[in-house]
Amino acid sequence: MSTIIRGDKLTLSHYLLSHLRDSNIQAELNLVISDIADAGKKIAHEVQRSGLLDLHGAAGGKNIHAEEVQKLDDRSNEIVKSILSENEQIVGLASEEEKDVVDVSGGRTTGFIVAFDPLDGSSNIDINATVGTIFSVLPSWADIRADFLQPGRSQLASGYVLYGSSTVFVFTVGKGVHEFTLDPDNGEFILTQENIKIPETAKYISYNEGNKTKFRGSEAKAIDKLVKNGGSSRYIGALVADFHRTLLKGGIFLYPAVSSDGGYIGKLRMQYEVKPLAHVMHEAGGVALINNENAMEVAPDELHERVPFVFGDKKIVNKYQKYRYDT
Ligand code: AHM
Ligand code: MG
Repeated sequence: MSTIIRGDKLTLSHYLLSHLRDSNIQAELNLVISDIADAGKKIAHEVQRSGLLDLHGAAGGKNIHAEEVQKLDDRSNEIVKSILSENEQIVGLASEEEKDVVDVSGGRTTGFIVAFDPLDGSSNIDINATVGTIFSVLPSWADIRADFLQPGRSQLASGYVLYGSSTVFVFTVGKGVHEFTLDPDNGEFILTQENIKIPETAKYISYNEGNKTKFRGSEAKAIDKLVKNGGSSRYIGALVADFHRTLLKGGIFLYPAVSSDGGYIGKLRMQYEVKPLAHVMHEAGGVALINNENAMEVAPDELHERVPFVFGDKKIVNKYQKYRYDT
């Protein structure tokens, strides 16, 4: 049951103190989550002023995924990197915008490693539509690069900051999913929804219709059946925003593999998008799949791996899976 506490004005820092009380890494994790929230505040500030600060448009290069980097992608990446690299609990960073892992251990062998998509939904930047920062926190013992390849279930914390009509911070440490809204008057994240659960009645079907002819036949057919059985279509084109709507309003999001050069490939990034959002979805009582597997159980083979991704409430995802295999 979701509780809305607005009058109480419970700040993120106060909430974290009691929320992490039973954890043996309470203080350390608290500092990491607080730093991510601080980076989110700074990025929100830039996103809101991007048109004024000449931060719209391309930065003039391509990232490791051969995508055009936007100025605000670069800026957000620098903000997250500079704040997290100062945090003594963190030994390594991996970013969608960085070719390789950034070692910030300063010789320390154990600590946290953080994977992040500094600004998801780049194509939304110039049109003032919603974008967000996604993060995943893992433990590391010695080999930073290898430790990033742990499956979703090993995550200690994950979530996102969404820059929409309000800036919201949503996170889980494996004890439910909680939402905080940035109060622009005092710069504090205030608890607005605790223990969010995805609604059980499906409402929206979300996928890029332009790709449908490139999906596997069974997947295109299953989507057609879902649509035929009722449901409205929604697609923002920024995963973090499509995710937030699905979390709060229910339904299913699909980015199946699309055919390319004779094979089928996924688009979404395992490390920076799929693993953390699967964790949040799972904690909210929903399901997240990579192909046919529970996304929390799949370990990435490499840092920048891309995979097909489907998530939503249990009922509609099961229905989709059934339709895929019905003859
Ligand atoms: P980005 O992290 O570079 O913005 O790319 C990922 C984005 C997702 O946010 C979104 O779900 C997807 O790409 C949209 O892709 P498409 O334009 O193919 O529908
Ligand atoms: Mg992204």
